[in-house]
Amino acid sequence: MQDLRDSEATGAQLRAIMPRAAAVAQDATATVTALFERFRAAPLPTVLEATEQFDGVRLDHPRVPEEHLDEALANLDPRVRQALETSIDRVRRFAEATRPADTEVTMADGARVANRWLPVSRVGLYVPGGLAVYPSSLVMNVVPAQAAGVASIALASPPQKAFGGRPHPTILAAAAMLGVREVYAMGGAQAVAAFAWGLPGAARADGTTAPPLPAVDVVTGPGNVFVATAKRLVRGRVGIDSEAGTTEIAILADESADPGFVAADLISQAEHDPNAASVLITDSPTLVTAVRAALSELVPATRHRDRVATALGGPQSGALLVRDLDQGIAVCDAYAAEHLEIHTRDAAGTAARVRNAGAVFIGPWSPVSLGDYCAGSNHVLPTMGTATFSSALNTTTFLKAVQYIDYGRDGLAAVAPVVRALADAEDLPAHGDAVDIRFA
Ligand code: HSO
Ligand code: ZN
Repeated sequence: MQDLRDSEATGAQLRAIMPRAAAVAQDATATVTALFERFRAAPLPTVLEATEQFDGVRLDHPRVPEEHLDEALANLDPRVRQALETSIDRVRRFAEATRPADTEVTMADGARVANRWLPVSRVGLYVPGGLAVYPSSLVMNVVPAQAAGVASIALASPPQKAFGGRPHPTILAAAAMLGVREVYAMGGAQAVAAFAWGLPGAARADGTTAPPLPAVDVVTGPGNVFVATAKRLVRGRVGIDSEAGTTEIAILADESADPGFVAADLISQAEHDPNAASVLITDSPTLVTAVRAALSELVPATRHRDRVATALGGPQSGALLVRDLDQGIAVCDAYAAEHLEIHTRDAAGTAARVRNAGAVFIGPWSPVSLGDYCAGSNHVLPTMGTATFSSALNTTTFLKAVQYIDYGRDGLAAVAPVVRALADAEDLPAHGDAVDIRFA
């Protein structure tokens, strides 16, 4: 426990003394750059070789035949299917409602400027494989893209040896539920390269033909250090979402909090990864003791107890004791958690005062795991303090704004002297001439 009650630290000083994991564990830039060079020279062979090397699977082309999607959906556990339907429905309702509206402003008579949000044409969404199977993350990426109006959506997920070299069947089934038919069994940096530059088609061993993969405009989705590095390196050529790192939960609580709820929620995110961060911020030493007691009961009983214990015991996790709620809020703002839960007497009032968090979960009945699956909000959120300047994945991740300038003769005439004056001031007289010639 860190006692901040007598600390005068604010802002950046506070940030520096808070628990947080060391930034980058591994620099994958050299490895990914080399793979990209090989890819540029021979795209398809490079993807197939990397797939064999890293996933232990030999393919003739990564495109998953569509009948495998339908088959996976037909075999999906009905309980999971129903749950996915609820999740999709809620995430879609919220995503559609938060799509920004177009704007038009009349500056003067015959002088209009408009802003229109248009979807990018094509996106590539990455869904990690391996130990983690996250159909929920597929929902969180696909649905906002659909709500934005993106016409062409491609999915990539690593092939699984245990499933005949296809992505995990739940991933395939979720894609089918969402109407996404273009799915590729590929992972790692090679998947990001294929999205960024495209991939040719190929004849398959069974006599059919796999069509080419056209390059996309935006790549999103979480992944390991190679995927994250690959996304960073193709940024500029394509758009990417923010780098979502290892999950974090901060809980701001006073003595009214239920220690069992608090402990369960700290454990829920620690379950993701031994590097996950679980932080309790409170003005109540009694609560710290009670949460500790609850943890020592719940941790040994939870399925992923080793991972959870490592995460809770790591330097990125712990309890912070503050003198009052005001200091607690300052600490939350400095930390800028991916997920912030508020368990205080006036939770909504406290929540309204926090400025930095990826998502804020208000009161004892809004746990993070609700948001992970079916609150309606998105679970792809900024980590590592980047919530100070970036946002949850949302429709604008897949939208771009085009501005329209629509002036008539009178509208232009009224500001012709403004153009003239500024053009002369910048010594760009042809700019002024382009306006004046119309009235000469
Ligand atoms: N809490 C994770 C998302 C997730 N949880 C997926 C369960 N499945 C990062 O926000
Ligand atoms: Zn989670």
